[in-house]
Amino acid sequence: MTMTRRDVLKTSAVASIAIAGSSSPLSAVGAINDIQLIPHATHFGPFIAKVKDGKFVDVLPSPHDKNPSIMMKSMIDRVYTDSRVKYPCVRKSFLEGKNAPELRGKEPFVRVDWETALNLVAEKIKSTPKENIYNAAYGGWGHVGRLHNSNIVTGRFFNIVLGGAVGTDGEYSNGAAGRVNNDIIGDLEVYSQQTTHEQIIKNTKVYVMWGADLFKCNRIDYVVPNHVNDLYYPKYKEARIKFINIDPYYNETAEMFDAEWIKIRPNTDVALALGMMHYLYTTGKYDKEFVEKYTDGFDKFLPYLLGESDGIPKDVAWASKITEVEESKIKELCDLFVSQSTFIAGNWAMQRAQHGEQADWALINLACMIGQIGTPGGGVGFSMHYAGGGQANSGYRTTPGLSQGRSRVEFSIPASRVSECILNPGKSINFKGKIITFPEIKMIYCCGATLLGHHPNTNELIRAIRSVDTVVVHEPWWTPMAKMADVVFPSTCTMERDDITSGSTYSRNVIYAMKKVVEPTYEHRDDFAIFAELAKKIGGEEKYHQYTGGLSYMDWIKKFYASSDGPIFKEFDKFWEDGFVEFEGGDYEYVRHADFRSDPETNRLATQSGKIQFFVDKFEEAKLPDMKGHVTWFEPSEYLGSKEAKQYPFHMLSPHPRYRVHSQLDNTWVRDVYKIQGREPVVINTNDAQKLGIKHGEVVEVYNSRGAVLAGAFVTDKIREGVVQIQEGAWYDPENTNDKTPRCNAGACNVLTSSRPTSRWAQATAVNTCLVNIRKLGKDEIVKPYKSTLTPEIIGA
Ligand SMILES: Nc1nc2c(c(=O)[nH]1)N[C@H]1C(S)=C(S)[C@@H](COP(=O)(O)OP(=O)(O)OC[C@H]3O[C@@H](n4cnc5c(=O)[nH]c(N)nc54)[C@H](O)[C@@H]3O)O[C@H]1N2
Ligand SMILES: Nc1nc2c(c(=O)[nH]1)N[C@H]1C(S)=C(S)[C@@H](COP(=O)(O)OP(=O)(O)OC[C@H]3O[C@@H](n4cnc5c(=O)[nH]c(N)nc54)[C@H](O)[C@@H]3O)O[C@H]1N2
Ligand SMILES: [Mo]
Repeated sequence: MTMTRRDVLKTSAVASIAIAGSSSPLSAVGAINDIQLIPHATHFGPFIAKVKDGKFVDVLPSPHDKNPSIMMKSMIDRVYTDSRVKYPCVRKSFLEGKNAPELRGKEPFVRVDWETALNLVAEKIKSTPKENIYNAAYGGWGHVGRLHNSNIVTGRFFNIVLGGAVGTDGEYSNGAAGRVNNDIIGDLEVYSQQTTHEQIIKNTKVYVMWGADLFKCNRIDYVVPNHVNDLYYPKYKEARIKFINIDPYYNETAEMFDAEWIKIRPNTDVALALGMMHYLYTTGKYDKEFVEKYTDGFDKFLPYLLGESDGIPKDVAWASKITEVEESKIKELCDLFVSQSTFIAGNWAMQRAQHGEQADWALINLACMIGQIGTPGGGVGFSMHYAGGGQANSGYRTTPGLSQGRSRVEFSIPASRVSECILNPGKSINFKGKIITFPEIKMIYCCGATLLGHHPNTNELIRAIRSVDTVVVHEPWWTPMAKMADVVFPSTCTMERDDITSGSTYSRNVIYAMKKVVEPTYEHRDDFAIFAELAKKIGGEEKYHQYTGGLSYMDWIKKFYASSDGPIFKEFDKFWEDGFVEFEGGDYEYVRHADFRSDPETNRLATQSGKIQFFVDKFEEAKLPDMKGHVTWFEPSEYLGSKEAKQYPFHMLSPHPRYRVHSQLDNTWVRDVYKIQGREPVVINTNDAQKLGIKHGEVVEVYNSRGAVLAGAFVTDKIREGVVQIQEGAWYDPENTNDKTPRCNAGACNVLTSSRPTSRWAQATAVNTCLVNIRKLGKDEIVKPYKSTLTPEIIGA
C-alpha cells in the first residue's frame, strides 16, 4: 500500500488555521483599526502575519508548517529591531575622499541621502575593471524569495551591466564532496532525492547517523521548510529501528532516538571506515558480488587497504588507535551492518575539514562492501539531514526565479581562498588538477551573504578586507560585515516586499505567495531597485531596461507562477488571495540507486566506468601529495592526535546553529533562549570543565594562535572529552578594534578557525579542523557586556 503525504498528515494531530479570507494586503496595509492576516514564507517556515494598524504584531502558524519553530517568533523583531540599517551610510574617511582603508570597522559612518550613496558606488564601479571586483554574494541564504534573491539580483547586475565580476567557486556547504562525488558515484549525492521515509520505516533495521543531525539541520530549509520530517520521526521509533550516532557530540536527534553513541575523535572517520573495510575484507564478510558487479578499481585500492603499498595495514587495531573507538566495537558494528538492513546517513560537516574529499568517498566505499546500496532500507544517503530529506518529491518543477545570466569573467575564487587571494594577487595555486592564478581584488561587493560571518580566520580576513579600495554592502541589519563597509545600502527585509517561492526543497509540493507584510520602516529600498538605479547611472536607460526586463514586480511574480511546470492548480489571483497552492504526487516508494542496482548496464552511473569507483584515474593523474587515486587516510595538520594538541588540547567543531540560519537572527530575541551571558555557548565536557575549574554558565576565553573569543561555558556529558563546540554564526564583536587580533566579545567561532584548504584538489573550507585551548577568566578580569544590536556611530543620523 502506498502511503501519501496526505495520509501521513491525516494520522498526525496538527493544528492548522485557515487563512482564506485574508484580504489583499497591498491595498489594506496601513488601514486604520484593521487587522489583516498576511501570508509570508521564510527559511524558518511559512507563517501568517497578523498586522494591526499597519504594524506587524503577531506570527500565526501556517497550515503548511507541521512543527513550527520557535525562530518564527523572531520575525517581528527582525522588522523592528534597533539594529536595522535605517539610511544609506558612508564611512567618514571614504566620504571625505581620503579612503584610509585601514580604518574600516573603526571609524564612524556618515548618514547620506540615496543620490549621494548611489553616485559614489556607481563611480567606483565605473572606474574598477570587472576583473578586479569580487562579488561576494554566495549561497543564496539571505531569504527565500525567487524574485528578490539577493545573490541573483547582484549577479544579474554585474553580468548585465559590466559583463560579470569575480565570483566564488564552489561552496562552503559541500566544497570538498562537491569536487569529488561526481567522479566517485556519478552524482553529487548531497543534494539528491533520498530514499523515502516510507521505505526506511518499512525496511531499515539499523540506522547509522554518521554525523548527521537530522532534527536540527532540518529545522530550516534552503526554501521553505514544512517540518514534515518531524511527523515521520515518531514512526521511526515505532518501527524499532536501532540508531547509532557516530559523532563526537550526542546531539538532539541522537537523544530523540536513544541512539548508541560512538564517540569518535573528530576528523578520523576515514580511518574508522578503512578499519571496517579491512575487517570485512579479511574476514570475507563483505559482499563480493556487489563489489564485482557494481564497482570498479577495487584491485587498485586493496594494496593500500592491506598495507602492501605503504607498509601499514588499515586494520581494526590501526583504526582504533586513530579514532579511539574500541577494536571490539568496530568489529561488532561491522557484523551488525552486514547482517541487518543498514542505512548510513552521512553528514556534510566531516567533509568541511582538512582532507574532506575523503569523507564521503570512505562511506560510499564502505557501503559498497556492505552491499546494500539500492535496496529499500539500506545503503548510504548524504541528505537526510537537509531540507526535508526523505520526503517524496511531487515531481513538479516549482517557481523558477529571476535569471542572472553568465559572468564573462573566467576567474572565481575557490571558496576557502578568499583572504589568500586578496592578500596575494598574482599567486598561483593548484585547483582541481590545474594551476590557477589569483587576480587583484580592488572592490568587495557583498549582498545577501556575510563574508565576515561565514569565512574562516576572521583576523586574516579583516586584513584582506582592509587592503582593498572599496567595500560595498547591502544589508537590512548592522551585521559585522556591514560595519566593515565603506558604503552601506539599507535593504528592505523580505517582509517589506512581495515575492514568490516554493517549499520544501525535496517535497516541492507547495508554492507560496510571500506577500508584503509591512511597508518599509525607514529609508529602505529593495536590492533589486538599488541595482536597477545603479544600472541606470552606469549604463543609462538601456541597461536599466535590460536589468528590470521592463516588468513590474507583480509581472515577474506572475511569470514565475505561470512557468512552474505542473498543471495550473489555481488561477494566479486565487493563488495570491489564498497565499499558497499545494499539490499531491510523487513516488513514496523511491529508493536511491534502485535503478542502478536492478540494471547497472542500462542505468550506468556518470563515472569513468559507469560503476561506483574505488579508484579514480583523474585523481591519481593529478599527482598531488594530498589526493590519491583511492580513498586515503591523511593525518590532519591539527587534531587530537597531533603534536599541536599539547598546546591546544581541545578540538573545536563549529556546527550549524540550532536557533539560526547561520548568522541570521543573532540580533533578535530568540538569542535569549540559548545564549550564555549574551554570548555564544562553548559546549564542553563535564570532566574537562572540572579540570579547568570552569562552571556551567560562566564566561571563558577560547583561544589559539589565530585569535581569541569570549564564550559562555555550557557544561555537559553529551560532548566527547577533548572536544568543544561553538556553533557558527555569532556576530563578531571586537573588544578593542585597535588590537592587531582583537578578542571577540560575542564568541564568533571563525576568529579561531583556520583558512587552510581541504587539499590542493578541492581547495574547500576546512573549518572543522581546528584546535583551541580554554582559559578560565581570573577573578579580577572584568569583561564588558555584549549586545548584538549595537549599531556603529553614525554622524548626522
Ligand atoms: N566555522 C564555520 N563557518 C561556516 C560554516 C561552518 O560549518 N562552520 N558553514 C558554512 C556554510 S555551509 C555556509 S552555507 C555559510 C553561510 O554563510 P552566509 O550565507 O553568508 O550566511 P548568512 O548568515 O545566512 O548570510 C546571509 C546574509 O544575508 C543578509 N540578508 C537577509 N535578507 C537580506 C536581503 O533581503 N537583502 C540583503 N542585501 N541581505 C539580506 C543577512 O542579514 C545575512 O547577513 O557559512 C559557512 N561558514
Ligand atoms: N538549524 C539549522 N539548520 C541548518 C543550517 C543552519 O544554519 N541552521 N544550515 C544548513 C546548511 S547551509 C548546511 S551546509 C547544513 C550543514 O549540515 P552539516 O554540515 O551536516 O551540519 P553540522 O551542524 O555542521 O554538523 C552536524 C554534525 O556533525 C558532527 N561532526 C562534526 N565533525 C565531525 C567529524 O569529524 N566526524 C563526525 N562523525 N561527526 C562530526 C557535529 O558534531 C554535528 O553533530 O545544515 C543546514 N541546516
Ligand atoms: Mo551551507
